Amino acid sequence: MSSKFDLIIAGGRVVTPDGVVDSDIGVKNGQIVAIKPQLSGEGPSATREISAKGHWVMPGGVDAHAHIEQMSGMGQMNADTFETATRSAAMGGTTSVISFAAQATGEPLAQTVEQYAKRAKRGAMIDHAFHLTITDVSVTNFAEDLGRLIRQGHRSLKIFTTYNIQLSDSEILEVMTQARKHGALVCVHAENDALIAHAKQKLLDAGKTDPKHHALSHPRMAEIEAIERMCRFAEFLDQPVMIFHVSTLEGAAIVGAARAHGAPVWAETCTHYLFMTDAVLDRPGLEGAKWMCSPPQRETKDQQALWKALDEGVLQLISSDHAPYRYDTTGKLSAGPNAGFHQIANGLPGLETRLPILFDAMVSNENLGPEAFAKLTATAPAELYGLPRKGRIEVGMDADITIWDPDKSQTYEPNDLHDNVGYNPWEGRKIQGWPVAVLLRGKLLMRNDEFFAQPGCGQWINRPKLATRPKGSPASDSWTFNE
Ligand code: DUC
Ligand code: ZN
Ligand code: ZN
Repeated sequence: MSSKFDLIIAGGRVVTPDGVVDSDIGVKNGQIVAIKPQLSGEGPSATREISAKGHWVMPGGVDAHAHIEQMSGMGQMNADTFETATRSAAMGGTTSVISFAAQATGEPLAQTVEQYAKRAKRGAMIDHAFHLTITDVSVTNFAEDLGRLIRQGHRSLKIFTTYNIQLSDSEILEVMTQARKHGALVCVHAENDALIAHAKQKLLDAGKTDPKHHALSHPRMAEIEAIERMCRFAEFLDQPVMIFHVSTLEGAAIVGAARAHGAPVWAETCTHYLFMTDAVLDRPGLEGAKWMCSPPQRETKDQQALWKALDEGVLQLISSDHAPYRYDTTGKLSAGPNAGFHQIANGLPGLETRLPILFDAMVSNENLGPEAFAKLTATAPAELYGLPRKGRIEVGMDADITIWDPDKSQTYEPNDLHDNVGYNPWEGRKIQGWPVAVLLRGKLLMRNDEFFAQPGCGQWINRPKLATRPKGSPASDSWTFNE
């Protein structure tokens, strides 16, 4: 007689969308089939049992913004393959990731997606989906390909307003119109390109080329202007938009105001904006390059505003924006030891550290608490991006589960991550609370820092529908003539 469950996770403190319960979890065929105390006492036992006594049982992390095996805006391949990035993610408690299928100039979109899907299929060890990054709308069959790909389950697009791969305002409006027609969320890297170019040129003319000057080259006004414009475009077309990596208090306030008057706008921030300021860039030589990202880290007042915005629901999720480059000639130092900030690849690794850093702050140090932690790092991203069966501990959902030991502490070391980056930007930080078991569809990926998965065991996540839908306002409908 076969067991009722393949696995029981016994005796943990379980964070569900309906609250925290002390309970067992029964898993069968990769899904959660029961959440009840004392399951192991019920009839034929499970094939396997994992004790979670004294531990938090949380949904596996959903990281909705990570760059994996991808070319940067400056034409540089990042350091991680799907294998190394997803190994790193899993070691830090993340079980689903949305990375990018980034269109090269002139490349038909179908070809872009095919290439990235092939890479992910070969290496990914957690479940995954793609944002389609659109950089060239002039390719043949653009609208047809885009519509078909969206309907095939790629329900989010990514566009830039800067970075040498930006679309013009009219192209952005056209992409948003297509997204509305076929049902996709449009994610935006929102910084004003002209303001960045202006600031950058002034800095270069003055010989200010250090990593710390990178922060000045991305003035906060660049973010403010572009977020405001994208919120207005979203409102005008009634097209759902996700503002990526909000870094400023003004940016968060603009999103809040847009949402308050009904614009279909959602927004994320990232771990490094919550815990770092631009002081991280100010180090001897080029060392600060390890922390360079766009938008840059800001000020303490911004961190406070971002936490408040998360607490109030103005920002709905926290992503890593994992963008891995080694601190050597293959990455950050590819333009040599005297490179200016404008020649250094942007981005820092974050897939593995996002959850432990947030667990330490939110659960161990009681800032917003365990339910907010689960919501901001798993439930909300799964919901907003339409990942079915992900992000929550509930009967019928995939058994993607991370078990946290609140008593285990660890201090990050210079090179202790499982990606291919070679440095840890959080070196020296003490973390209270640590992931001790990570399950993907009921299978152990990691237990007590030992990794078990095989390349290719992660699955692509089809996204047939989104929670982030147009509101259907008649005024906006009149702009979509061919629906
Ligand atoms: N900024 C991004 O927008 N993406 C990747 C890296 C970075 O710093
Ligand atoms: Zn970006
Ligand atoms: Zn990014």
